[in-house]
Amino acid sequence: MSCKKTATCKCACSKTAKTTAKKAVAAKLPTQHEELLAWVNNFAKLTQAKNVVWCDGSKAEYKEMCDIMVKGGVFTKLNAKKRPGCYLARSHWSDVARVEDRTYIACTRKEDAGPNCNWIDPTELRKTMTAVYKGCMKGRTLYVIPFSMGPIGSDIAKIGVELTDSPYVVVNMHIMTRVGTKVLKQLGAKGEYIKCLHSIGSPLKAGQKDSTWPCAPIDKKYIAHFTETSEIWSFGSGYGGNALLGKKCLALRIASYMAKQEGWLAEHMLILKLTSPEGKSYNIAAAFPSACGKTNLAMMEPKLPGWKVETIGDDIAWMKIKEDGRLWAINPEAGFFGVAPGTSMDSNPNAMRTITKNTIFTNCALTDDGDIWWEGMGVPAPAHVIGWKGDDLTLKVNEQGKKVYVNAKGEEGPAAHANARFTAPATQCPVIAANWEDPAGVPIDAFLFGGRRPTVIPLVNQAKDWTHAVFMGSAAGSETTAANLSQIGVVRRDPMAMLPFFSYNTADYLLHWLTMPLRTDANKLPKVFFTNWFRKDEKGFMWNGFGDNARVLKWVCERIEGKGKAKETAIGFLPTADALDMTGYVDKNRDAACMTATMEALLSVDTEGWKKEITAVEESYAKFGNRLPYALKAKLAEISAALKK
Ligand code: O2Y
Ligand code: MN
Repeated sequence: MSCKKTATCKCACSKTAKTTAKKAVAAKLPTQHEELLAWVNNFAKLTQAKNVVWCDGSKAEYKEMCDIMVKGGVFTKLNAKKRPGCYLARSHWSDVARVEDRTYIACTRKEDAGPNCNWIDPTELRKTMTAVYKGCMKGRTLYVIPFSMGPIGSDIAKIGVELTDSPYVVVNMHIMTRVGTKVLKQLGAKGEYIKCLHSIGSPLKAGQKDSTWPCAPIDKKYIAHFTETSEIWSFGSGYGGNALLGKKCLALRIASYMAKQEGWLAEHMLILKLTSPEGKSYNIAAAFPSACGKTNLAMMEPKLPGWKVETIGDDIAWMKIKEDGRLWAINPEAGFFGVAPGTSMDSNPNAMRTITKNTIFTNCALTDDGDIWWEGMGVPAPAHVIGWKGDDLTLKVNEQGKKVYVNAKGEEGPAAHANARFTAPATQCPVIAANWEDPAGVPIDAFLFGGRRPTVIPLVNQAKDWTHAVFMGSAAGSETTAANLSQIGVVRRDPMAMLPFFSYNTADYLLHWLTMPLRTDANKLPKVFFTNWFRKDEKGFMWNGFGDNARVLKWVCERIEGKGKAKETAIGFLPTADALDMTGYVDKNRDAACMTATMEALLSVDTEGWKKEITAVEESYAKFGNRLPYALKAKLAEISAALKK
């Protein structure tokens, strides 16, 4: 970390990039990239930052930033015996998640953004946001974070530079991306990078005491993407996807726009490596909507003896067709920003092992012995904790006989926020694949799409061809579990699990997917499957999920090999009754007869349900009008006709 207060701040007021670069040499700034220096200086000038610090990405810098935050009350250092190198942060109660209605796509023509993007006029937005950025870093340090999404030097990786006034962002970016001088070196004096502006939007007056989570009110927050110029402008939030701009903003929204222009794919997909008892490995990428267990699947402990899952990524995949005609994928990230509540030794033992050290926890509860706790952690609730809002909470039994936390005012509430997070280095995952950072990536053998569908959708279904695969992805979604009763049972369509991350018209995005067989041999593309771990009946979930999902993955591998027993149906290839390896499968609520009936229901076509499903998909297509690729309409008609036979 180098504070270039005098040199850089003077440069901020200088006239030309050339002068800036000369000053860079004089001041030993870590880059001679004239355009980058000029951009940093202009932003420092606009925001009136107190000083500018170029992040070098070192361990010492990370430690120094953590110490500053501990001193300022932003971080609580956790018990070094229980959680060495770990910290807890508590956000402002209003700044706890991605803000979809304040997330914008700014491109010239509204119709290019389409029905799933929150379009805004780029000229207007530049004006509005320049005004809010003016003076927004008074009293604060501007950190320059050069970062690489993907292994440095990979032909699939991209470089970004985030300018931020949040030390919390700096340390999280250290974990989630590859940060620092090595990135500037790769960038050189003329390299291309994605410009990411971020401010928490809370300037400090002289002598004003800072809060532990400064941020702007909701109506002043902007998470903006200028797709045509590959820029991200974020203001007012310090949380997760709103502020760690490499993740959702760059690696999904900006990257998927670039991918369309350049002929590759940037997807909301985990990547796992599955190895059979015979030692044959398969790489599988899977797109599930948020909160469908992507991190759990990526780190799964298979319940089938001899099978092994290793993690390559848990959230995002960047994929390019290479010379061999296959689709190669990298995980652009370097860490996990996982949801804490519900993570336990039962649901995800490898995540629990990953977060034993060097992890930042946000909005979890603090125990009296300096450890963290959350609902669904699988350990007993402590009698007393400090909750995510910073209140003393005590465990009581309420009138319904349920154990709950209450604060000093007697108000009930969860100890950890439902979107509490852990930020942990991927290298700490005990099942991280040895080749997870291979700059070449890994060749993808299969895609899975999925969602949370309590009815109709079978456990697993293989697409008949590529158009069918895109159709399946376009129809993905989850049934809402909203507290609003009128909404329960409604499927929120989430094409390819990209709904919150589209940066251009979804119809054009689907067309982009449909063009993949034009770029390579269709049989070299991954085989595609739709999975549903969430079917329910009167007994509850019909499938155990978690480690038992390995049984489905085994069948997927068999299908890749051209083996695996399947029956052709109107909706795709379904496993025959004896196709899944069910050795040792136990559902304690179902006896043998019940299991047979359950598996029969999970692996058959509910024709009447599917007819309704097809109508619902057709309705979901209506918003794309004539822009919807004809191939998808034709596929829908084909399946509809087959269901009537
Ligand atoms: O709430 C946030 O800011 C994070 S959202 C997130 C984080 C990690 C992985 N996936 C997601 C998501 O919403 O898909
Ligand atoms: Mn995600």
